[in-house]
Amino acid sequence: MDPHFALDSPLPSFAQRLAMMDNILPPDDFVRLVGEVEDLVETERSYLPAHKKGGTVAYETLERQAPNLVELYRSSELCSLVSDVVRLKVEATPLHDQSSCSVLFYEKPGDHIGWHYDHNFYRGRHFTVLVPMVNRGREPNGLSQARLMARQNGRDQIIPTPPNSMIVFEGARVRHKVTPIGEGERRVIWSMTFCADPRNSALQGVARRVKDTAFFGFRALWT
Ligand SMILES: O=C(O)CCC(=O)C(=O)O
Ligand SMILES: [Fe+2]
Repeated sequence: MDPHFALDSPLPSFAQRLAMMDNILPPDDFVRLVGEVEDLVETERSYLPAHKKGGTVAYETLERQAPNLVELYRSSELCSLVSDVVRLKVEATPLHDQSSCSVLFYEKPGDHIGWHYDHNFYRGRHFTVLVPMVNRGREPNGLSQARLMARQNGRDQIIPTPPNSMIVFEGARVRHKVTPIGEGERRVIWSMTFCADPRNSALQGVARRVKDTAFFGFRALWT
């Protein structure tokens, strides 16, 4: 598969450290990637029947089971697109960082993530890129009631997350949360990180591993 990101509108502003774009992949490529993600979630579920409160599929699993997703994460094309959006040359973060490329799924009523920043364990500025793969529910527009919200300067903003959109933000500087999903709804998010300088100090490395354990081992953010 050789998907191509296509911006169907001018490059959005990044003045507020947050940007959203629609229809980021050609529909056929997007459908194929969603298929890859759905198979993966099925596999994870059968191995981990205790997955009750939402969950994450880590980078290592993705490498084995969703190769197209990982290839796209590491593609120069995505890297240039994100660099253009944030007006800074960025690169994919290292393989051993579980946050680099992961899939988050919200599928039980109440699955949510509380207010948080995405910690930056690197020297350079650090950006989170989300591509909603599935977002289905009972809202009038067909989406789930789970909402990505960002708080800046005391103001809360709802960030729409329809499938095949892309949200780029500086997660270490923009506080954000996801409100609980409703009964019978489903939301699956492909989450990635990029960094202007992905070197880190030994101390930052330790801090990162602690964070990975919290998020992926015990799912501390899923309260
Ligand atoms: O599910 C979302 O919309 C946000 C997930 C999130 O906070 C993250 O990936 O850092
Ligand atoms: Fe986050």
